[in-house]
Amino acid sequence: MLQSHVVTISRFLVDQQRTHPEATGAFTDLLSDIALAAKVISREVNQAGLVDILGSADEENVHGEEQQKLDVFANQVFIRALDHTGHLACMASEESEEIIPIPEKFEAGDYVVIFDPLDGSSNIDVNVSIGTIFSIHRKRSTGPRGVLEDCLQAGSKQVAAGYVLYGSSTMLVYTSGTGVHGFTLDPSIGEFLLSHPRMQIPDPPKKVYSVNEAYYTRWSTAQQRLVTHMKTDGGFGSRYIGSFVADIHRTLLQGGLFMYPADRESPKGKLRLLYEAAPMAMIVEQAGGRASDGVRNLLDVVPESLHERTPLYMGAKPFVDLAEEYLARSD
Ligand code: AHM
Ligand code: MG
Repeated sequence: MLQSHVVTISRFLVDQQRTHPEATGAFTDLLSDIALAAKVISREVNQAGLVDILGSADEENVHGEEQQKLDVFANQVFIRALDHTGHLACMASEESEEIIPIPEKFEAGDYVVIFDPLDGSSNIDVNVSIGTIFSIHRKRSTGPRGVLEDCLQAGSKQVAAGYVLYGSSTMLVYTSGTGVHGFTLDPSIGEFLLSHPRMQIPDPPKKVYSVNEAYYTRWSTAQQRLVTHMKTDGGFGSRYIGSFVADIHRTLLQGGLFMYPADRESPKGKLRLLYEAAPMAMIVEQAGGRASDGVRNLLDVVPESLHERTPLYMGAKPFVDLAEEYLARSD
């Protein structure tokens, strides 16, 4: 039986909107459309394993193609859910080289959505959780439609950010600058229900570091010393899923330090500033944590290009501070 205190995401968004009398409803609409896209992607991700069984006999071929298709599918779902709403000036996606303009046949609006439609998609094959990440900015340029500079804004200018985790259940977690709120999809009624109001990284946080340690020999001496310290005198444990959304979700719920450092072969690390680092940095900060590129606060970094990468350290404050201290030592 439905309990009286159940709060759907739509209800939650409308309640939030009421606390901003000046709001036009555009932002509420935008998040509702993102939640709809998330449900469609969730349905496909859950069926991804089955498609191979029911699909063609050429398993190897179909396998590769299906995985590729799911990335492209998720990208299209996002674009189609948002392009006609009249709320967006333009979009940018990890899957697209250039910014995605709003087709002339649709009205343009004041917001910019930047997204990674399916992060960690190489994990689909092995049934490991994957995710969608999104970031919302306000348009800065003065022309009628969005341009590149509208996307190249520092993370501190985001008006909202969130992710969807396709895990043992599907969750949508977002912030619009007043705390972090998590919703779990109840597939039987097709609704995201408020399950994690006001998420905060626990204090004291769990002492866990999360990094791909196979790259140890490529790291700087400072990075090597940091990890060696954490697992010896520091008393840290280690967890690494290798799927960014899932690793950050665990870090939010339990505490810890997630790292994707620069290394000899990837001088700026692997993860992208606009699609992955900045939105997660806003969420982590709103949950009481910190996010750094090793030197600077990640939210202060102004992107120079759409697909630029950044080293990143995020999670519980004292652990990010510790990482910065180690990285600042030159001896
Ligand atoms: P993708 O954008 O190509 O999907 O790659 C991003 C993923 C992240 O989810 C994860 O944190 C990282 O790659 C793992 O990289 P690695 O295998 O080098 O540890
Ligand atoms: Mg990605």
